[in-house]
Amino acid sequence: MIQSINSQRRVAAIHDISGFGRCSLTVIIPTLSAMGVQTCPVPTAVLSTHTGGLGEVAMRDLTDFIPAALEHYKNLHLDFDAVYTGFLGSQAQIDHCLEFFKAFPKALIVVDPVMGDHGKPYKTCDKALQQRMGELVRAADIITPNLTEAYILLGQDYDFGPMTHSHAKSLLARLSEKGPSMVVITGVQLATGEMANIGYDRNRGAYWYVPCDYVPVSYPGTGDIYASVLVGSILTGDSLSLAMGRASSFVELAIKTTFSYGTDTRYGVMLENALPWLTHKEILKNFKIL
Ligand code: PXL
Repeated sequence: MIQSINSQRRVAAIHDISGFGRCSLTVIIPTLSAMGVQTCPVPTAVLSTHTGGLGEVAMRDLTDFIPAALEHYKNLHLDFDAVYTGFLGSQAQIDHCLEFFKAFPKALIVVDPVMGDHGKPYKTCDKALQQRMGELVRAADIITPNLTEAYILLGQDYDFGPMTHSHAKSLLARLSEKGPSMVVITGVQLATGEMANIGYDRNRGAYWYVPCDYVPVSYPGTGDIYASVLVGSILTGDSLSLAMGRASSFVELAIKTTFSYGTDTRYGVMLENALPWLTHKEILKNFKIL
């Protein structure tokens, strides 16, 4: 008898859920679902909004929920194809993520080391938490820092000047030496004048970049969307360069759509308008060799 092949992938997503402002789990779940990937959220905290300028945030910490959920999943003998972490609020949450990684040794470990942006760490991410984020990075297969986070992880002063290709490659290689075999850095200004997302696949010895159009606004949650498309693409069979192309194209579409309406940037991107694009499985070739 021919049995149907169930190739659907399953991800444990350990992130907070911010009710308003389109970031963290409110964008991660729909993005991965649209790509045909089952997402099992492990909420680390519930917030009324993100922490990017919307006033006093109502928050309930769920740190203790993480090990409780892990225990249940172990009892169920569940398997995950990937464990994917992002914004974290305390060192205890880092410990619990490390326990999750240990419990699923075959899973792809994806760490989006959310710590800051525009050259500054977030108020919630002190020096001790930054250090501990380094432990998650060491355990990861794939990391997706923005340029600010890349410099924090390397313990280096920020340098936002235009970057030569060799400098870009050296940043990627040095981050990969910490553990992850795939490193993607978002929001890099190249010396050629292009804005780009850059990536390194150590197993292939290949460096890539995907140029993106500059739009003079910044929205919360775009890093979460980018990393989620990257995870979904890799889990469904894309190479790193194709996954970077898909993630960049989608985020650019969401940003340009939103910018065209001129909505309050704190409300995030109009993900709902852009999502249908993700269900097309077209092959993209918009990456270049770095
Ligand atoms: O998108 C990252 C993020 C996640 N969660 C919360 C945030 C932010 C960025 O500001 O505030 C609560």
